[in-house]
Amino acid sequence: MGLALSAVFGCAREPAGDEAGETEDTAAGTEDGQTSSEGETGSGSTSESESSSDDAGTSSESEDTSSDDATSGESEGTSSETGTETDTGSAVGCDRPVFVNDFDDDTPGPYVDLADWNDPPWDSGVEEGRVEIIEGDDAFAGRSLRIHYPEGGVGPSQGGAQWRLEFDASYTELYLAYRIRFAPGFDFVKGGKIPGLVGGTAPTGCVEDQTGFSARGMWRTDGRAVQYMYWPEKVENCGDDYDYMLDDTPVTFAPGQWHLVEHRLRMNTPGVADGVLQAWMDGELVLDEQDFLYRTADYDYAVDAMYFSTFFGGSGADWAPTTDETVDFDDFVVCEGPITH
Ligand SMILES: [Ca+2]
Ligand SMILES: [Ca+2]
Repeated sequence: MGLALSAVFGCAREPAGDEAGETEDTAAGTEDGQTSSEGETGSGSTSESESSSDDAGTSSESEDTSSDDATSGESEGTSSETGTETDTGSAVGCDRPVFVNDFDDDTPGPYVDLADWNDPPWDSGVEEGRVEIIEGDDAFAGRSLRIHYPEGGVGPSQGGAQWRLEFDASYTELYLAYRIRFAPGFDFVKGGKIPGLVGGTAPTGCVEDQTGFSARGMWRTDGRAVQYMYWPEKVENCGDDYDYMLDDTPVTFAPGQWHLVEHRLRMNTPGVADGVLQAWMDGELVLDEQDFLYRTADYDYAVDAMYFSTFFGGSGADWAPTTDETVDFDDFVVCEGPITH
């Protein structure tokens, strides 16, 4: 539905205005280690549940006060994506795009074009060589993004990658879609993070924080797909799982196969549980919550950013990849309307 992506690239990049106001994340290298230990030992109450101790990523550090990272130059630098027309065979489209990235203008090899993501103030994984552009048969179309997770590497400091895409405004309702393919033979172990939308203080990392939300995805054991939520009334210290289900059956990622995921968040009336949290996998509705509470009565934050966040963990060696693994991504679309359905 909607327009082909190639038709919307022209307005996809605008300088971020940084009105979001949430705490700025610091160097990603600090995101994992310290909070992973908190995740293991700080949750205390629910020691038997892996989901209670699994979040190694955090955005709670806020000493980086250089809030206006949105330099004007970087967005112009990405204008070459305008006119890219290699998104063939896709079922994605967007009438009101906020952001798109199909990687087709990128050079195969180590990824260098983080500026495409509104020039994030920090990242992890790029300089470490864990982010790569691939092409040819490996790519979905044109070129795609490949993330590396070295054997034994838990959390975003040891594997995967993280950065934040700050939007140029705060959105009451927003959709996010992307393609994802786990490598053939991928061993999911206990789980890992995949990107999602965030707002307010964007809590992660097993924190108690009633002034924001984060809505990443996760893979769990055997590739089970879930929405992984931090929200003001979360039950688990380290975030709540909302299982993707289709016909009463858990939805899973199949290694070696491209999947198309889409998230929809619509903010609740502050203090009223009337928010929407939905997800689609390969065009099928797999999560449909109509009474979600993203914000309490005293707050009016909304959807401020996308958190590109992917790593094994959790924390602890039992989350570690059993061999060198990769996950491929393509066709990121953030839109004010539906994208894949
Ligand atoms: Ca592509
Ligand atoms: Ca690019």
